[in-house]
Amino acid sequence: MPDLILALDPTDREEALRIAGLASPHLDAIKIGYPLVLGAGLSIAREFEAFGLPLIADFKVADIPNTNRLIADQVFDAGFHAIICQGFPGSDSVLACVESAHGYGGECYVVAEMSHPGGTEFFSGGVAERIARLAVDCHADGIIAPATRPDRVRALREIVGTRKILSPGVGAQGGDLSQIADLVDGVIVGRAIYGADDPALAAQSFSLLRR
Ligand code: OMP
Repeated sequence: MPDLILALDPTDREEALRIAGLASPHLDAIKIGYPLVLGAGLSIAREFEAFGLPLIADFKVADIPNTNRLIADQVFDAGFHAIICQGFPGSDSVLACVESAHGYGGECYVVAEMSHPGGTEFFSGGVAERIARLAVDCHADGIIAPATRPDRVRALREIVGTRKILSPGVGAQGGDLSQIADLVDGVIVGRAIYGADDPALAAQSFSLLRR
């Protein structure tokens, strides 16, 4: 059964913490990124400690190795447990994130292929496969692959083996949990939970549907 990861993208601190409080009993991890951190500040990471869940930093880090390392160190110093980076800047840039993550006892995930319609414009023609291979070679903990394209997740699984696949796109982007649950280690769900009238009920429903 894959983990259920809430993509908590509201930009308001109180709203985000309220939703996290409601949904957290049904979750395995929470992912936050630019929307909430730019809205509420990086220090909000510490406020999630109350929920006792791993906190993933989705900054899709994509810079030169030195800058990647500086960003990743800030992320882990702030209290995150994992970081998401892009693979296209190359193996040295990814390695900087992986080394920082592992130095802090955390994890690093590399975006192999994105879930939105435009995600196939550049992550195509073997690019996603190359990035997935790069993630393995750099000892990343796993990849991000699209729940909106289960066939692509299957293809990328062939490359990453037992490394983890976290998969966004379920719900608001049209991905179907039942089509992806057996293929991945974690499903990332945002609006379908935090935008629901009853986020606790929505999270519980997704949690039960994973089986
Ligand atoms: P919803 O579309 O609202 O469920 O949110 C999906 C979450 O996953 C958002 O936080 C996105 O930024 C993130 N995401 C994708 O949707 N597609 C990707 O290819 C990669 C990510 C990600 O890295 O988490």
